[in-house]
Amino acid sequence: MKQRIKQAIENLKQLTASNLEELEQLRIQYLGKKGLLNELFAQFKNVPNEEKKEMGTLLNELKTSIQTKIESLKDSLEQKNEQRIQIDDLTKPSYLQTTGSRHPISLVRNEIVEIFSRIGYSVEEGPEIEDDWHVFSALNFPPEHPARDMQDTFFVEEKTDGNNILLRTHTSSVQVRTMEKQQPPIRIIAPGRVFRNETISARAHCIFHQVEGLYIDKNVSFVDLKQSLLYFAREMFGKDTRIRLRPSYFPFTEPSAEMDISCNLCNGKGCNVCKGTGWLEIMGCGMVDPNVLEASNIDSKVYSGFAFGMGVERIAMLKYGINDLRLYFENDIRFLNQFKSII
Ligand code: 2NM
Repeated sequence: MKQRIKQAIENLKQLTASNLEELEQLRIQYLGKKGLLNELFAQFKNVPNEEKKEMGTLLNELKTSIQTKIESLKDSLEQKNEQRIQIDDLTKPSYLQTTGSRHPISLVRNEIVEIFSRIGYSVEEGPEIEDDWHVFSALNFPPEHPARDMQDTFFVEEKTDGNNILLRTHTSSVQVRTMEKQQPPIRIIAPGRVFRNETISARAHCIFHQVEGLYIDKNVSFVDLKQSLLYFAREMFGKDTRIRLRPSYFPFTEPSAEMDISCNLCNGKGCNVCKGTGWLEIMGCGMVDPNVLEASNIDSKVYSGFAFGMGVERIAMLKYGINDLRLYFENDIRFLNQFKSII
């Protein structure tokens, strides 16, 4: 009997079952009413008393071995089954593709860059931390101009010579750097992030994005400015878009103007977006002041140019009907997901 038990434990190691029915047969063969285990336990009665202890231990060992073996065979069969279902079930719906999307500010920035690159403008970039010269002095801002005030500009470091370090309040500093290192013809746009000390609200933010443009050559006139910006307006807002220029003032341009486009929502009839006027203000522009050219060593008697600047957030608001500037910075997935199909 001892030999039979030892043999049975040994045999267990080789047991396999290729499906659940085979496994059930094995269970009956070992653990069933008329199975091996019951048969051996029945014979246990006849074992002499002095061998009972050893035989009992062996029998219990056999019992747990059988149970463990059957459990492990069952586990591996079930695992195999699950894998088969995963591969075989071709009707199973696939997982949702969760791709990202471009931010509306990037979309509009890229579109502006593309429109101007089609008429020969190249992109220039410059530092966000600037000095007074490139942001104010070289752009003909008088020493007492309010933009130089703490109220409007973030200062980084005060310098004894007055050339303070600050966060740029417009990307015109990039145009200055280009004029300093390059003689005309110059035809560039400068997209980038700018900083102004504003209280954050639906209409204002202390960080926003601009695209500014500059064109300098011999005989550049206001006619060139007007026709270039009309081209831009029609590419950006549709071919029936009209523009109008209103006199304005900037330190770096003379004459200066604000450009409006005909409201593309009401077609100029007047609605709540254009506040009944039929026009939407989208950028500032003008002929570069001779003082600005001279400050960067460009001869204002030989060359002339025009410049313009626009806020990317505002253009994106008009294009996509966004009514609160704060949405751009919150990165709420419900907002961002609405721009998924646009590249
Ligand atoms: C604007 C409006 C008008 C501008 C001027 C210059 C530079 F550097 F050439 F003087 N860059 N950008 C400019 C002109 C910017 O933004 C509303």
